[in-house]
Amino acid sequence: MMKTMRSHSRATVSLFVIGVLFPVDAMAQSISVAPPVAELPGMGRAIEIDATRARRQALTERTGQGIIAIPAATSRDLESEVLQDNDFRQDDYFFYLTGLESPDAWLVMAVHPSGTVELHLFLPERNPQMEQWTGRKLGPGPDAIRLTGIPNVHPLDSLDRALFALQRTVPGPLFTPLYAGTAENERIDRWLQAGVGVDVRSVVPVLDSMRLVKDDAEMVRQRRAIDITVEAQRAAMQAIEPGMFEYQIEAIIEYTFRSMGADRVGFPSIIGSGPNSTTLHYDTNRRQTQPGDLVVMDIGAEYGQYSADVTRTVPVEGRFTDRQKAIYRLVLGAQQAAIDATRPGITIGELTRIARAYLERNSGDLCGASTCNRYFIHGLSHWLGMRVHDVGDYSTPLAAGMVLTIEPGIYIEAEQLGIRIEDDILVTDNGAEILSAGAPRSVEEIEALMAGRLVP
Ligand SMILES: [Mn+2]
Repeated sequence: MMKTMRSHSRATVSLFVIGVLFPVDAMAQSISVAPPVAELPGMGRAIEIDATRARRQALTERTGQGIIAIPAATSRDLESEVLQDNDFRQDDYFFYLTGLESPDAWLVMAVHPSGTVELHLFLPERNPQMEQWTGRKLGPGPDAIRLTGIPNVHPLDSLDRALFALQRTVPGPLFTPLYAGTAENERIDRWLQAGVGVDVRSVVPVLDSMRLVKDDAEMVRQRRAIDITVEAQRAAMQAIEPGMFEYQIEAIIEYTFRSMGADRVGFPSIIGSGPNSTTLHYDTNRRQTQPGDLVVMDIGAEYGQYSADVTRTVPVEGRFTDRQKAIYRLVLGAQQAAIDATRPGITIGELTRIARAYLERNSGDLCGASTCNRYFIHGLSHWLGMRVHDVGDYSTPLAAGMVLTIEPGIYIEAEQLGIRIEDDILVTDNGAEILSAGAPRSVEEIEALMAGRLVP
């Protein structure tokens, strides 16, 4: 902490004196341990240079010869876009391959016939007048090289020229994400009209399959997002009482997110009480809770570009009724059956059949003539990562390093009774780890925490 403060103040001084953004002691560090980008105000977190390099290498090994062009997200303008939530969020593919939070940048990788890979990063030139309004940006120059580990950094306005030059020496397809109808895509269209990359292919399927398996650096961020979300669940459980408005519960949750360093919500917080507990994506959060209500809290903090997604359902009075308890334990049993079956090789489809079979076998007469399975009206699982419903093919058999949610639910509208239990699960070499295990999950644990008794 002390060191960061000192470096920051010295960097500010040197900016004016010698035009260098970082003090000499930081410059002397090895290139593989870049100082946090946070040294530049508003610029984000440290880039994991070794991890991003390994991802780029894995990508070029899979595409083979050709040129790969990945755009950053474009900057947003508060005044013309009039956005209520105007903070910049980097494009996931660009972030995955660079760790960089700069807007309007491009990453270009050229895989030569020899196998040699050329790396180029294009950044907008800094604009001191604009920076007074929108904050300091990372411009082309030695700092960008040091912070990203990418050896060639150029001004953005040389991108088209550089690409035409590369195209003459690197035969093969142009791999790019191909976002329809975007400014980035217009740029690609211009390249095509100019004869660049006649064979254009989407790089999305390759990147999506890579993103399914998280590396160590990703898991640090993923775990942090989940840990923060677990704390928010616990804070909400300790605060809830009848008469609270849903938005007050939401406020406790999102206060916890931000006070623990989350960047934003991974998705709008769902706080559904009473009748709203049976609305799957209810996020209006304006109702006043009543005695006897259940409250479904489906929430996820985003930290370092990774989102959590954890749901707990609690009785607003701190004690479940017998009926609520019986349904709750049925949902929990179905979830546990799926978690117990989670291991490399199994598919989400098979886990879903296991959870549904559990409901079929164990419903008794809880749901009348039919089993409670008919009230489980959504999917069991989704991939989790940079997007809350993350990219990747849902038929892919699980492998170690994948992260998914397991979230059965039963929704009986006539009784205003909705129960969903959702945890974030890491597939390990021989099973699964419940990453969100810190959020009380059993009837007994929830009631104990809500009664003010300590639950580890
Ligand atoms: Mn979910």
